[in-house]
Amino acid sequence: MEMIATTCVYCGCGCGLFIHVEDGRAVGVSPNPAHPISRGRLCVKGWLAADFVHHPDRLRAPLIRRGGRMVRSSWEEALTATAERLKEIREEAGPGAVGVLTSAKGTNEENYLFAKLARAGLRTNNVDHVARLCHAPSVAGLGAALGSGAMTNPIRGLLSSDAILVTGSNTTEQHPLVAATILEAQSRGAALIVADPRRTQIASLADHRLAPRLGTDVAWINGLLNLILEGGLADEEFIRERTAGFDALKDSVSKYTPEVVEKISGIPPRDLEAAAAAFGEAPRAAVVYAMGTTQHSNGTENVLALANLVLATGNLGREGTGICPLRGHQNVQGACDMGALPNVYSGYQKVEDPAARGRMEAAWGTDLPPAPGLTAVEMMEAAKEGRLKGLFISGENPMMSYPDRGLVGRALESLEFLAVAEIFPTETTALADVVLPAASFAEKDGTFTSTERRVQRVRRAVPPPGEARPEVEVAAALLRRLGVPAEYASPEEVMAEIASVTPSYGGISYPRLGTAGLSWPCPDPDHPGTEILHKESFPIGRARFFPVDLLAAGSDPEYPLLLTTGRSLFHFHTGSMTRRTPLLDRELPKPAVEMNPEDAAALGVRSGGGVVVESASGSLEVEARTTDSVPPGTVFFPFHFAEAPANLLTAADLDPRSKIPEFKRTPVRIRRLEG
Ligand SMILES: Nc1nc2c(c(=O)[nH]1)N[C@H]1C(S)=C(S)[C@@H](COP(=O)(O)OP(=O)(O)OC[C@H]3O[C@@H](n4cnc5c(=O)[nH]c(N)nc54)[C@H](O)[C@@H]3O)O[C@H]1N2
Ligand SMILES: Nc1nc2c(c(=O)[nH]1)N[C@H]1C(S)=C(S)[C@@H](COP(=O)(O)OP(=O)(O)OC[C@H]3O[C@@H](n4cnc5c(=O)[nH]c(N)nc54)[C@H](O)[C@@H]3O)O[C@H]1N2
Ligand code: SF4
Ligand SMILES: [Mo]
Repeated sequence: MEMIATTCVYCGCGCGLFIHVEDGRAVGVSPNPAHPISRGRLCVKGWLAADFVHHPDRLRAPLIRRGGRMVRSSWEEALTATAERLKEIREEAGPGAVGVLTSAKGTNEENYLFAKLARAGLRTNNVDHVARLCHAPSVAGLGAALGSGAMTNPIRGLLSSDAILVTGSNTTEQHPLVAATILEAQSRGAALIVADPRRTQIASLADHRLAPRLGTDVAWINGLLNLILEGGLADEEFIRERTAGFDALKDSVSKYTPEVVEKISGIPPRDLEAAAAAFGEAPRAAVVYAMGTTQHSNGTENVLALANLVLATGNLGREGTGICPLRGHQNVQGACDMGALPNVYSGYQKVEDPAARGRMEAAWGTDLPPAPGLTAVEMMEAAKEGRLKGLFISGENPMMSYPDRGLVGRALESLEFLAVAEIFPTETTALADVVLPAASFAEKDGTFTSTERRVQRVRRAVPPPGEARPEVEVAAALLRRLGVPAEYASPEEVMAEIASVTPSYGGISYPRLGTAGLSWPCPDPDHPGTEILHKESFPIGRARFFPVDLLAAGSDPEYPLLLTTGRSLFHFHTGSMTRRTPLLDRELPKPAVEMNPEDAAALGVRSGGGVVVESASGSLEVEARTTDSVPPGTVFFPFHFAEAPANLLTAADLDPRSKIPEFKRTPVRIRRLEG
């Protein structure tokens, strides 16, 4: 048996594991004891990460739509059809009529080449991916406040924190190895503050638990900061030496007295006061947050409120401090770093900056479009209206994961041409004109960048099934067909190109990555990498305070309950991989909407009985499950299940600054299903 060292394909923790190989088949997984994050541990998904690899449903050959049916084709035919159709559409309707969605499941090398395909091949900046639905507010908010949207401190650094505020993160289920580190810090004496409307496992373990009403975070974070300032717990030296705009901030948070905060968020004043003391008095405090913070139509304001908190308390640039947006997919950090975003090239170099554009034009040998392109959800709207006509998707399942499935279905059906590269048939490949079978993480070489900016190796353990191919080869073949030279002997050569055009990855090369990888910024080949950002200065010089407000939370009498959507430990997103992993699927085999027993009783609903959930966007039938982990008035439903797709209910209401949709607070009504 061989053991191939690689990186987990599921979440952003970035655990190191071995795939065990016998006779060309992946037969198991074990944790890598030498790995800096996982240190010999994995969560249940990590242990089972290779189980989907040989599933009989894997796509094995390219498919082309002929007379309404998908028929097997050669790679030559499928690639030529894809390149020709996208080129024709661009020539007829202009470069704004085509777009590319890349995959946070793909490698850095693949994301870089798909972004290059959009920009150099199709001459459009219409390129984006699911980071838009995830941490776009972190990129916008932390970018404006600190000059960088990434996690500032390493996961292990939390072990030296004296207080950790976890908000909008179901950490034990969604980032299990980060949660293990947080709980280890707590056992060493750190105060753990958790803010979540639901009583998650980590909330139940907190020293201070805050249970705000959905969508009211700006109010309680401002209130927390107000108490800290009033208590004389601000870091005046840090504010004076390293920040700008404090006076306006101080003024604006003074409105958020504990009584005002209670009225908006429902948090009792004594709970807020205890949390403010714990955070404010800690010599080293850190903030950890995820989708409960970002996935709101005011997501960027939530992030700015948290940035104000760490800046005013001087909790940046030192071990044990920091602001940590937990990135979700195992390579969503990398997909952003690679410029799979409509406004930046790799390394966040702005497409609008003539100097940056000039450098990329020289490197890629072609003219590039100067204006930012459409974001992910904007592409759906453009497709529905007929402005976007051709789309290439690598490894996303928007029919299940994007907001307002009704809109997405109409959008994808309106396209003149849709190509999808996938490892499994999905609700999205079902609408494609061309389906390209992709190699999975176990079948290709490359790198993933974890939530702590750690660039790590992914290694081929087994051959791809049938004719499936690594997408570095697919993207390069499409680039060549669009007239852009793209001869790469291996993903390693793609990384060499990435390093040459991306200052923060300038010193990254495969031989340097070893078992532990390297954290960016790593500007040159002798640089040891950077674990803590903003030690001496911010990329924008001084960090900036941005006052943000939330003085009322709306309600809708027609839809009196609030639905919040999210995830579970055992399934990953739209279930393509975990629902094909029998041991995981057995743990959570079917969908159920979680409601408080009080709400259930008032509606005459029993646990296990059927209900109809309706929102302004759509409705679905599903089983109810009663639990007091959700508060009265709130219901929770994961989006893993094709038989009851949660995004039938959500709307494409976007945060104006980051264009993230509201996934966490949808007004709904529920009635008992008769019979
Ligand atoms: N097992 C598993 N792990 C995963 C994933 C998966 O699908 N399955 N997905 C990965 C990805 S891409 C991501 S982005 C992460 C997501 O990781 P998380 O963000 O931790 O997961 P979610 O379930 O989306 O939501 C987090 C929490 O936010 C809370 N919340 C909702 N609204 C509010 C609010 O207004 N305020 C506050 N304070 N909290 C609120 C919810 O109750 C929920 O407990 O997980 C990653 N890890
Ligand atoms: N209601 C609601 N909706 C949400 C969210 C929410 O909290 N609530 N969260 C949002 C967030 S944070 C995210 S990140 C998105 C996730 O949305 P998606 O990324 O669209 O969801 P996944 O199911 O992870 O889809 C990834 C696909 O990639 C395929 N795949 C795996 N490996 C490879 C590979 O190597 N190559 C290729 N080509 N394909 C591969 C898998 O089979 C899978 O179908 O969902 C968003 N949608
Ligand atoms: S914590 Fe995340 S990266 Fe680690 S094994 Fe689990 S899913 Fe994989
Ligand atoms: Mo995500």
